[in-house]
Amino acid sequence: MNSEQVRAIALELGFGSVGIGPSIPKRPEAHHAWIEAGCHGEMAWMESHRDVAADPDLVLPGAIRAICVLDRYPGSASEDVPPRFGRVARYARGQDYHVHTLKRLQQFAERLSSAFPDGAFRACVDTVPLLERDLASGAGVGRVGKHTLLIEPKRGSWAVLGVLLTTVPFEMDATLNEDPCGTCTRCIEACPTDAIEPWKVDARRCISYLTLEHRSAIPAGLHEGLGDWLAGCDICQEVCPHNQPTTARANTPHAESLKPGRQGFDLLEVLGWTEEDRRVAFQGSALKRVKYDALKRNALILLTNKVCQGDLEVKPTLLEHLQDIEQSANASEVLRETVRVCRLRLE
Ligand code: B12
Ligand code: SF4
Ligand code: SF4
Repeated sequence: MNSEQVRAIALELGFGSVGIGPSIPKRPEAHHAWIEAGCHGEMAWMESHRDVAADPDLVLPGAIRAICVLDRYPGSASEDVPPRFGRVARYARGQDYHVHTLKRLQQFAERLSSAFPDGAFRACVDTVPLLERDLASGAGVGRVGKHTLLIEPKRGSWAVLGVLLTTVPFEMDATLNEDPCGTCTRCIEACPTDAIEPWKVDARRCISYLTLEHRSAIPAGLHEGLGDWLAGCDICQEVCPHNQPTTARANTPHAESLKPGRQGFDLLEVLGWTEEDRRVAFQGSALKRVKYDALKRNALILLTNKVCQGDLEVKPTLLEHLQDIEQSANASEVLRETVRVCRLRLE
């Protein structure tokens, strides 16, 4: 079996693209510096597993190649949003890629294993702290933009990635000329929380991190920037010229599992949810990692944003929710602190 046959299997399994590159990342030092600067915020696993990022041998002894795949999902430059609505980032509108992309990657590994019984394979989709974008660019799948996302030629960045490490020395694909951005700075200017420097995103300021990963209260100065993003954020991708509508993108096939379900949720409904409602709504979705208090925290901030933007009709209901939390003996510190900041903003 040659590299062409490997590629054919990946496409047959439904991946949008595939490339083969070295298993060693090109820029481990950029990752190291990012962690040293504390940009990972509360994602402690990134710090404790940082050696793995630089050395995939720790994930699969003898790893020599990274077979990199991507699953595309639908994206757009803008969209209409109902009033009092909290948006979900597009990658999370379908089924959980940690489950579905990984499952197909494991099938890929099984197919290759039977052709190369002496080779070892390990499928990773966010399951191991590898530098997936770095490896995918090394495998010629795309190029990393200033917003740090991998951009596929002619297709853009609306895709999730997966990596199959292997000990089999497959022939490698050529990498692409590195810089897809030139003088463009659109994502840096559009980011509402100033999280982006060229090729560096400070997670502590990124709405995606704040709404999905950060468990504590969100710093007051970043509340307004969340806008209407309940979980995740797509702004840097919406504005990127590589994602603007073209015929190629209009005809781009998307991974079946990532076809969108819900664009987001009504914020007043979310504030009324029980833990069981949250569980049911997020079942099978990558959103299940957003815990109950974090979700309520996000919804309170977004509704406060709506009021500050002039939606005064919702203010009395929001104030009732704030009061309920203040008067509840069980309310967490995160919610109490969120209520405190929301009240100050509403005065
Ligand atoms: C932690 C993490 C986050 C954090 C931090 C993001 C970040 N930019 O680092 C937070 C929670 C903020 C986040 C947000 C999002 N994430 Co995320 N995230 C990850 C995760 C688990 C690790 C990334 C990491 O190691 N970051 C640390 C930094 C240092 O790594 P890096 O940015 O990859 O760094 C490299 C480049 O910057 C490059 N570099 C540095 N300098 C230079 C200079 C030049 C010239 C060049 C070319 C390159 C370059 O080299 C660095 C080291 O290799 C990966 C999965 C994985 N294991 O890789 C998913 C991953 C990156 N996320 C993904 C997605 C989809 C998102 C969101 C779009 C989700 C959303 N809509 O809300 C946003 C996008 C925000 C953004 N602009 O990055 C996808 C990206 C797909 C793609 N097309 O690139 C990944 C790969 C998950 C997956 N399996 O698909 N994410
Ligand atoms: S995802 Fe949103 S907050 Fe994060 S870097 Fe992109 S535009 Fe900024
Ligand atoms: S918006 Fe411009 S600077 Fe940002 S990633 Fe896209 S091309 Fe690069």
